[in-house]
Amino acid sequence: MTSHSILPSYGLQEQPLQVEAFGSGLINSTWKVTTAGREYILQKVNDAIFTRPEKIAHNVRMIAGYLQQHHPDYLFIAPIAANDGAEMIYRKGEGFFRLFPFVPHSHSFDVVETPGQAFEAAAQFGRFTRMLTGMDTSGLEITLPEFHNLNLRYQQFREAQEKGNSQRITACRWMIEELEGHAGIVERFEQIKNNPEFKLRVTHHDTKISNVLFDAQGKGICVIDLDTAMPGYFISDVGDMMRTYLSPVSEEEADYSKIEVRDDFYKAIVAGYYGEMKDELTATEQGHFFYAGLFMIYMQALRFLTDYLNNDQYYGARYPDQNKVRAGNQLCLLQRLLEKRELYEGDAFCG
Ligand code: GN1
Ligand code: MG
Repeated sequence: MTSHSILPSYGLQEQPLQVEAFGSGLINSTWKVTTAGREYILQKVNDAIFTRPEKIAHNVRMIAGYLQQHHPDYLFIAPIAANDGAEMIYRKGEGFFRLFPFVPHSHSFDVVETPGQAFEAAAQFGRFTRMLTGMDTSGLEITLPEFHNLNLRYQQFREAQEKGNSQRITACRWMIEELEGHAGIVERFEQIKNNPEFKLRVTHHDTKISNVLFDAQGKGICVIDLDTAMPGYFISDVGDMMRTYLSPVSEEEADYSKIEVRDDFYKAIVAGYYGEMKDELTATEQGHFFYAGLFMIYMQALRFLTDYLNNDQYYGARYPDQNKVRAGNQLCLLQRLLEKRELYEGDAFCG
């Protein structure tokens, strides 16, 4: 097993040594490694997607340095150097490996269970960006170019309709049309990119709940997984929290009747993030919390459907129509959120 064979490169060979799969990401693989005395997190970075992992290492080093200097109390989990001093180990045909210390008594969740957890997570992502507002972001590498460029995702969706699997295109005609009907979300993003009221800040870009560490009392400790930390807009982070915390069921749920938008979770995300970022966000940005949810949910629906039309090249599929099911799920979530527009309209955070 590849995850085992890398461990001696970190000097880890004492027995007993236990390696178990950890978390549920679609792109990278993660394991928890337990030795007699210590625990670690081992991660394999997918080098088909992160083609320049050294850029991740550069960003992590830069962010770590800044935090150490300006916010030394923040718990930053830096990768453990291998025997030869490297932060990442490359194994041809497999990918890049990294090892992190496991923070004692910490835990993470795969699913948000309470508004309190949503609040804590949103506060942690907001805090992360806030602490780095003084950093010169021009030194950061772009680890995934155009990652959250909605316009590009829309173009890729259009392209897949021309070059993709024709049977799938025909079968998904209704979903394609529904998604095209929401293209106003893309136009709005184009305006945002041209609006100086929207600031580029250090943004995490992957704010699912499993990327937050909690302590034994259920308080957020810090955020993890900085692979996609790079300059971006706050709507990426707030939006992905809405996408993944609002509904009681995940993007994998095939029974769409279970998808709903929970008001108390919406409020918790806004309150948690705003509490940390209120002095940083411009008034225009503050009016775009609701849009943030639309933006990320719509982008993910496009990405899943694009991938389905392209024969699951990016996300893969454990059963034949998985990406179609995921796309339909996200489209349904988008509709559930849009139904809340009037309800949330009264608050200042509904753009
Ligand atoms: C991927 O691998 P994971 O689950 O952290 C994807 C995200 C998507 C997510 C959907 C690099 O993230 O953008 O939102 O799947 N990451 C990349 O589950 O494409
Ligand atoms: Mg990730």
